[in-house]
Amino acid sequence: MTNHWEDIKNADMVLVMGGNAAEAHPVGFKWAIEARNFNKAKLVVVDPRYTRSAAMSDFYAPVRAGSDIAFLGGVINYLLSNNKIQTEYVRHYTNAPFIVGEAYSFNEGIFSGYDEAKRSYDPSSWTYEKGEDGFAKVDMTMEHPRCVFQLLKKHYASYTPALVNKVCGTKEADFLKVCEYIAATAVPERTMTILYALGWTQHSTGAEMLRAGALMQLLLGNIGVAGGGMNALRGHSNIQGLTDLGLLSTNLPGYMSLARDAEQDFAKYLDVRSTKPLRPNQTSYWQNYPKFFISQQKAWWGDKATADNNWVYDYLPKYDTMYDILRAFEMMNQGKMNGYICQGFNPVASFPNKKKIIAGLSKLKFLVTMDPLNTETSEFWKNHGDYNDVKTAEIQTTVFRLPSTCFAEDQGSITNSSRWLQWHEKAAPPPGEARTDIDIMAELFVRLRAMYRKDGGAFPDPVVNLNWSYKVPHMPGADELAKEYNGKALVDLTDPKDPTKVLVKAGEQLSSFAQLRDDGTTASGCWVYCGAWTQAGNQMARRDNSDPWHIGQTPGWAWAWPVNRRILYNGASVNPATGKPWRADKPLVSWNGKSWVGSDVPDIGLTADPTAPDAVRPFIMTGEGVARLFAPTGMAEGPLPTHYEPFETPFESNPVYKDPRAKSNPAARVFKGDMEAFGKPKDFPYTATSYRLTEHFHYWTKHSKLNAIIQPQQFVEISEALAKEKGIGHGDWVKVSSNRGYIKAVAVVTKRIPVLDCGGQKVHTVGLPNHWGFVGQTKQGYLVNTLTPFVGDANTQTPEYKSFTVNIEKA
Ligand SMILES: Nc1nc2c(c(=O)[nH]1)N[C@H]1C(S)=C(S)[C@@H](COP(=O)(O)OP(=O)(O)OC[C@H]3O[C@@H](n4cnc5c(=O)[nH]c(N)nc54)[C@H](O)[C@@H]3O)O[C@H]1N2
Ligand SMILES: Nc1nc2c(c(=O)[nH]1)N[C@H]1C(S)=C(S)[C@@H](COP(=O)(O)OP(=O)(O)OC[C@H]3O[C@@H](n4cnc5c(=O)[nH]c(N)nc54)[C@H](O)[C@@H]3O)O[C@H]1N2
Ligand SMILES: [Mo]
Repeated sequence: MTNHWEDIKNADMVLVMGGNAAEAHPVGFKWAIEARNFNKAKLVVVDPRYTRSAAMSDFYAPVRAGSDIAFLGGVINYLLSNNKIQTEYVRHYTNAPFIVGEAYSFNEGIFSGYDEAKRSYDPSSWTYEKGEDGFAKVDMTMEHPRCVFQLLKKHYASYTPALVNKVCGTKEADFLKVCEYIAATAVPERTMTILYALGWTQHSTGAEMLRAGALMQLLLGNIGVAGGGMNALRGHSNIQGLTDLGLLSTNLPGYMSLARDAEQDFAKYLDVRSTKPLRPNQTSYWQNYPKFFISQQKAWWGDKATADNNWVYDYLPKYDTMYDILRAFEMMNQGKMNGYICQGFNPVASFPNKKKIIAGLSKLKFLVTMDPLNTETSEFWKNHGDYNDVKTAEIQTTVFRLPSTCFAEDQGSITNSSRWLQWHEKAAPPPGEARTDIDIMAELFVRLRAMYRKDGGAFPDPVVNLNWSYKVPHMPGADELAKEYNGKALVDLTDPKDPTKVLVKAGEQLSSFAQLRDDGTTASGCWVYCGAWTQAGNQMARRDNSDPWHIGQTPGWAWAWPVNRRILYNGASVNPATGKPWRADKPLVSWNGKSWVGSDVPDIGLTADPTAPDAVRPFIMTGEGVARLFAPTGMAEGPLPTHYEPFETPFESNPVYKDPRAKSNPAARVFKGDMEAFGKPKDFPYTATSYRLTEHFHYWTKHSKLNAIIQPQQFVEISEALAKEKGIGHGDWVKVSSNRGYIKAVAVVTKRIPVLDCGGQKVHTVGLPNHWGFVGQTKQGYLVNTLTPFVGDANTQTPEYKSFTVNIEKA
């Protein structure tokens, strides 16, 4: 979230699109209700289904699964053509005035730089034109034909209400009504928040859907303000912590990145990541990358990391490609991966194309599961009849099951969607032989290190030299780990301006990442978490809920990264002409002529004058200093969100663009053989989407009798019209099939699934709640992921669970 849960109550308009907060985030959703009840906010829901969120809304509009970029592109076109934007915000806080180079082009769905054979882009033509001063050129009138503002207008001009109807199936009148609700927040006094989750991320164009939402919010001046923002409602309780700590194959903690194979040169590795400012005076905070990286190496390898050995840069692996989960299973299938450790992960249930997942696991030498429960994954080798028809005798995989604990049986911190690190205590001892995840990992490490010490091996150094100075090596405390990721001074840190003045004594905890240094004198395991456990103690355990500004900013509750900032980009909440808040009733920060004051920690220096020429702008992680409407780098499929069809679609072609290469995301990775595994509309004519129910949490609560009683078995939701067409009655057994397999389930015939009229083509949606399987207390059944396709978002590789095609018939 750019903002935080409680801040939702400040919104004048809540758009729930690409998520179903009432169902999947029922506790947090209370803030949307508070906005409605106490702030007279409007609540608008756009979803292929009439959801529990929709039931609470002022207005609901249906949309075809996978078509949100067309919808949002339509809103963007509406805002631009009706001048419903916050112009001064756009001018000063976004890259709208930046001029893009002449080589950039876009034609019928394909951007310049496309290589069809490699299914990828060379983004070099998407860059800004540079001036003689080396900075990007801007036209503050935003009239230059190649400035981002004009390119944006051109890009979305074809996204008319008629086109939205044709692509999304939303009636023009409904679409225009949503536009009006949204456009009402273009004034500085009104803000909109967007609450989204998987309805946007789980598509082959997921990351661009989010960008389209963010782009719309920026045009409206709704980013960096109270009651605004792009708010990703995260999934598992600590999934925000997972990404913060870099637990993805190509990441390091704090959103740093591992080196590629080609980056053997340490200086170059640092240089490329130390992004220089693209405009005068801008912060471009990644310029501090060496401080973060070297402090991390000191935390991990202590005295072994020295300037002479490039801070043991060579200890880190370099990557040739991203080893995301889809790739891991592809490699198992190809026999290129021998072992797999599943810690709190049940891929047989949760990953797409179950048949391929099982085939992959069956080729492993060993599989380790670390889980408090028995799962479909730990039992993949067992025949469960039609639900899992494997030939056990042919599977050679050895499965090790390590029983672990649940969060309540351990102490530690959980980072929520608001970026708050909240400390919790242990409430109960683990049952039976279960051990905490930390203990299991530590014990594995200690034993592996002993083996490396004894036997050597190809490259034992990173393992045997790892800094492991915990009191009990096979049982590190959560507090010890937390202090380590915060970081400490390794020598007395003195003031660079006055070397006699000691700022932090050797051995003391640091209080902010601003104290990190690139000379090996500081250690910090995760720079964005620096400040969580300071010399003053555990900041995550703070429980002061006072709200001095009466807008839900509670700076004394827990600790938010970065630097306890509650709302990101809050510097954009002021009018750049005056430095005073756009809206006086909900002030975040304000410029008093000399410094910043207010309810939040400003993004920019305390004394940086926002009204000065070339003022420092609050989007400090970009070289531009402002937000990117147009992304010159970073996106696989192009600088502007563009409608592509899901890989499985009821349409024969892209209804927006003529180039056949642009039917589906031209830069999405498709493994060999998988293109053929996508279904064709003639065989699988219906759009399917999968989702959650409040009554279950994924695949764990099916082990609990109470949950099993309230939602005992797999069902499938279809419209009354489709039921009639197919002769299916409420409560009948149906068979739902895709090109990868089938499931059988009970039909729920409901008015809550609308039939869409996409410019004359009728589109039916089949709704698949996703919580059951063949292990647990619920009725034994099939896994929904028997049906889903093995393709992901082009940037993140998040699977396309939310839009694929199926057939349905009475079983
Ligand atoms: N009770 C409960 N709560 C949970 C979970 C759980 O299992 N049970 N899981 C947690 C996890 S891990 C996560 S990630 C979150 C997920 O939270 P959500 O993303 O809110 O949950 P979903 O139900 O998967 O999907 C949300 C909605 O997206 C809609 N949708 C599908 N396709 C599209 C589309 O193309 N466009 C639009 N606009 N909408 C679409 C679906 O109809 C559905 O209503 O929930 C968390 N909360
Ligand atoms: N079709 C379809 N598929 C989906 C989705 C969808 O919307 N549609 N959503 C996707 C999403 S967003 C997600 S997050 C995934 C979830 O997929 P998974 O993470 O694979 O599934 P879960 O059942 O949430 O959790 C896996 C295991 O974690 C264990 N666990 C709980 N606490 C702990 C702990 O403290 N330590 C350890 N070691 N284990 C623990 C649980 O017992 C459980 O067996 O599913 C994805 N799959
Ligand atoms: Mo999730």
